[in-house]
Amino acid sequence: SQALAAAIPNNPTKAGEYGEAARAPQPGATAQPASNAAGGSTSTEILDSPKVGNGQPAPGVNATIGSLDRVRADASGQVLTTNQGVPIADNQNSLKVGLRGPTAMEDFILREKLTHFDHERIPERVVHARGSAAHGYFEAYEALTDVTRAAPFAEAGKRTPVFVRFSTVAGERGSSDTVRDARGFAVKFYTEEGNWDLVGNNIPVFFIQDAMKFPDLVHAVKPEPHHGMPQAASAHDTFWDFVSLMPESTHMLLWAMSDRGIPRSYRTMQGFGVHTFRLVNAAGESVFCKFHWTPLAGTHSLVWDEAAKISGADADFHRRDLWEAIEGGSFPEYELGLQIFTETDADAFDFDVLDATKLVPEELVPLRPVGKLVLNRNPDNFFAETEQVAFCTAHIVPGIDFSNDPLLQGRIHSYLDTQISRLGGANFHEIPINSSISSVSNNQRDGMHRQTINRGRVNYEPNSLGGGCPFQAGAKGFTSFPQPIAEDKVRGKPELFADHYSQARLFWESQTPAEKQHIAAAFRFELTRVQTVAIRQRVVSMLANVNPVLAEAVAAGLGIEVPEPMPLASSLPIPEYAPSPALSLLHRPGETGIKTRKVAILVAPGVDGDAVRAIHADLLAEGAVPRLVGSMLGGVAAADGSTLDVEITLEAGPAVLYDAIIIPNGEAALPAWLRDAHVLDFLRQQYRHCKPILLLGEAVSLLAKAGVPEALPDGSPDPSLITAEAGEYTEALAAFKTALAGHRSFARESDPPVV
Ligand code: HDD
Repeated sequence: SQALAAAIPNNPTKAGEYGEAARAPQPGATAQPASNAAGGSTSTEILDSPKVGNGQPAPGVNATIGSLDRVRADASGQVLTTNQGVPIADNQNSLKVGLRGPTAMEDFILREKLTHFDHERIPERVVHARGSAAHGYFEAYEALTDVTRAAPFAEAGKRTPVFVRFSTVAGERGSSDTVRDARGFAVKFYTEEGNWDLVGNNIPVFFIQDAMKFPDLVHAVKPEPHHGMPQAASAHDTFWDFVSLMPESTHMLLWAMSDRGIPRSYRTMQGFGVHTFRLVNAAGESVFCKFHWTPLAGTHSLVWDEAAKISGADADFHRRDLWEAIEGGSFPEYELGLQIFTETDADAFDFDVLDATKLVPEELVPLRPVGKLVLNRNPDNFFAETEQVAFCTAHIVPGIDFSNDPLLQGRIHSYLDTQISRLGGANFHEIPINSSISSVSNNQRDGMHRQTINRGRVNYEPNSLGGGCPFQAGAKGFTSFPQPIAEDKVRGKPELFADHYSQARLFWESQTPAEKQHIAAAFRFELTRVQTVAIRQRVVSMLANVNPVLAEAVAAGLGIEVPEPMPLASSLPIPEYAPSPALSLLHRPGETGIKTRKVAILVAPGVDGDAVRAIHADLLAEGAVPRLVGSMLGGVAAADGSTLDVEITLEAGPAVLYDAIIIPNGEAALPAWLRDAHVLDFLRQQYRHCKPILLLGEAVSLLAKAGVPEALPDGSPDPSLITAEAGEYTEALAAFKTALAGHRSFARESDPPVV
């Protein structure tokens, strides 16, 4: 603003870079605000900092964004400049000696531009390279001060800003979203006592028990080193070779081969902290804790054939889904549930809570709902925020502590370490998305890209010249839980870690028949891609320890006999579990009904315009996302003479991108549809992927042409395949919406598929 610019004599053009006038420098002051954004300022400066708050944005306001305002830039109305702020007159032509002559070495504008461009890329994450993120907040339902002094749980209704990044694990940065893989679910809480990162996955267990094996696991799953294939896929020899020699991976393999490995959306998957953590209260008392995020939209997945086709139709399927939901105001929400248990409880369990290949069944320790996560704002800049965010399991705050889980212990080192090469040095905490909203004061200094201008001559402690500052926080500061340990220093594992199959069996037995079938089919697919017969056999011999039906189904798919079960590593009694319904995806249909579900409404010349408009409006009113899909873009003349605008074509928006399809009545439209393979494929795929279908009037005749059966394989009526007379669709539309809210009808499936 001009008034603001006039008020700042020393650097008027800088004002344009500040998000809010209030945060711009005051007249006569230095243009750089006294922010602690980059860390290391003194305590008096901190009081002036725009980043200081009680961690509680006003309702509807996202404090994470507020803290980033200092660095958010907007070029509207600004002149083009070099990085030194020199206005650029000509951004089209390099400086040449004569119009047809060589470029002059002195062209600092060209050289700066090319140099910056040449260095635009940073190394991608060694795992979880492909991800998408959003800002939001965590709101506590109640004070949890009985068990933890951690700031986000201090009082009911308290909001803590968060930044959450979801990711695939194995694929490179540009790989597809819908590959079979675990998904990362990493949450950075910006608390007033520092940043707490809960770096979890959508699967509550892990492949390995000890961080010592992590590089081996990742080498095995990444593209094979001699030819760099396959991308973002575990379906190859080196992965299955490794895991089949590591029977501790069996439990996680079952999860990864289940539909959890192909979520419908980041909004419809759970998240888990995986390890046992500690909570510590103000009195220094500690309990163990497992963290669970549960999406309010329910847990929903893709089916494999669909996931594979989406990779071609829209490789950004999950990124787009998250972005569009937030832009559209349907903020993804997840409830945080804690499983809290004491060390004495843990000693009585028949598994070891330090073993990351084991979960704590909810029947044993129920979930205590403690708050919700709301993602309400997309990042402004993918690189600055999503790419540069650095999650570290070492980032914990007073009230949270580690357990001795040997996988977690290794992670505490690895994350901080990896950021140093990925983000170019030890000052990555100064990158705005990583910087704490609480004050940062210490005697760490210098290093590559240091932003903070630490004042004064004192950079050591103890000191008298700086009045002893910054001083130790004492009891207010982070104190490690003083767990008594008196043991020999050894390399080894506790005996209970050697039970590799009981919980894999628990998982299998907790699945519905359709989910079991999907798991067996996924093993079959992956192992079919494996070329070494001995590896296939070894995997089946592991599965023989889980369940004979599973081993038999996979072996039959591979054309082999079920081999002898792999010898057990444990001689302890085998724990037995009752099935746990919570482990089935179908256990959580969700509370959001048809909101954000994408529905294709087919249109063609001669279609029933009234029905299309009415159904479109009805779905929209309930928060669904209806789209008019046609053969070509442009207007379509409906039977009543009105014009309907095609939003996307069958070619650009194929079936796999929609949750359901509606084909309205249209006597005149029908001949074109019957001739159009796009339409018939659309219908077939919607059927095959178990999605709701609503056909009105003559459209029903498309079923026979597409080869889609009207009844389920057992002859009973298909509740997700709904037909109605033209003009009398009210009941049918209601049934369609019920089916849409229910997501899929697996009763349609057969192996091989009939359509
Ligand atoms: Fe990890 C990234 C989750 C085991 C080492 N991990 C990373 C991310 C997530 C997880 C979500 C992406 C964070 C982001 O979005 O930037 N990792 C897990 C979970 C594990 C796990 C849930 C098991 C319970 N990880 C694990 C082990 C090690 C690592 C055992 C090493 C000893 N993980 C890393 C890493 C990464 C990483 C190499 C790569 C990029 C990064 O850290 O920032 O340090």
